[in-house]
Amino acid sequence: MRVLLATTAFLFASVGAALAEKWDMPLAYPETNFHTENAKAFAACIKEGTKGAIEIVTHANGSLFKGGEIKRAVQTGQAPIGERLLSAHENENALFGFDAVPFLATSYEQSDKLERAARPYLEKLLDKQNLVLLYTVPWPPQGIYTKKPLKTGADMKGVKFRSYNAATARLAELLGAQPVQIEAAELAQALATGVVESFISSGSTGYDIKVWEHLRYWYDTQAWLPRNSVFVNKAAWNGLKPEQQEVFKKCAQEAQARGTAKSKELANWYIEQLRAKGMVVEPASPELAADLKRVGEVMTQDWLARAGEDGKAIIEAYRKL
Ligand code: PCA
Repeated sequence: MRVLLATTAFLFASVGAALAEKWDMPLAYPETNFHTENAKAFAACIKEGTKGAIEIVTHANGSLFKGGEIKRAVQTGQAPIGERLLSAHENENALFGFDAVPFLATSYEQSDKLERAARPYLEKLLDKQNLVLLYTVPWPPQGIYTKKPLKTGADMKGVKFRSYNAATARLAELLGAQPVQIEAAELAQALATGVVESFISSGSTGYDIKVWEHLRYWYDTQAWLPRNSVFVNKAAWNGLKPEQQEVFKKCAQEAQARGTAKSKELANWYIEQLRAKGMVVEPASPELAADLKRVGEVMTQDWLARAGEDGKAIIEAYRKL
């Protein structure tokens, strides 16, 4: 019996060494989206760096957990790692919305600076929620998709508008539109059935969902560059060996640089694709720009009031960079 036990233990030990630990990684956006492709490259980096000990398995398009459920799933350990648009969780803490304050950071360079300023605060906040922040990557600048020409803010009155976070819902309200929160994975369906007829997003998401099948205009308002963030459950993180944690940190740094470069590189390409499919792509008219600026100021003041001292400190640090 003793011999048998010893043999079994040995077998387990050798099988254990050969078997990779599988980490499911829920993602909210489509398989071919650049964030998803970046996450797959990150997974490959982890596999290589840990010599196959940890294998991250990506699940795109909300297939494992829907976008709105991903953060909670990682907090509670139902998934060890995940990617989420954190500004959709501004209801938990205003700081999560730092990257969706209108016209605060409208270029990639500004977006990077804002992220550097916000990062320590974001890390601290996530740490309190049982999460370890790994990397964040911006979406291309946000513009407004519509069915009909949009000349002034008043043209948005009564329009059924898809929102993806509190800021986009607030923007719609202030313009007199009717916001409905819908994940990107359900957006094409919502447009097809007429649940919504307008939304604000990047050329990337418009391209992903073949927006030209439903809408004709995109106004390049350059409102902000929201970010997707990748984070790990703290217990899963603490279960990693120190050298594995170093691999994660290195791969995360590379993923942030690679994803940001890709976003920048593709931003204009997406817009060209929208045009090639027959869409009208224009900058905001001076009237629309002025209306959006006014709304943006209201939203900025409101965010500053809710984000308190930390929010102010982020903006101050950002201005100094
Ligand atoms: N695409 C995502 C968020 C921002 C973007 O460009 C979406 O529309 O859901």
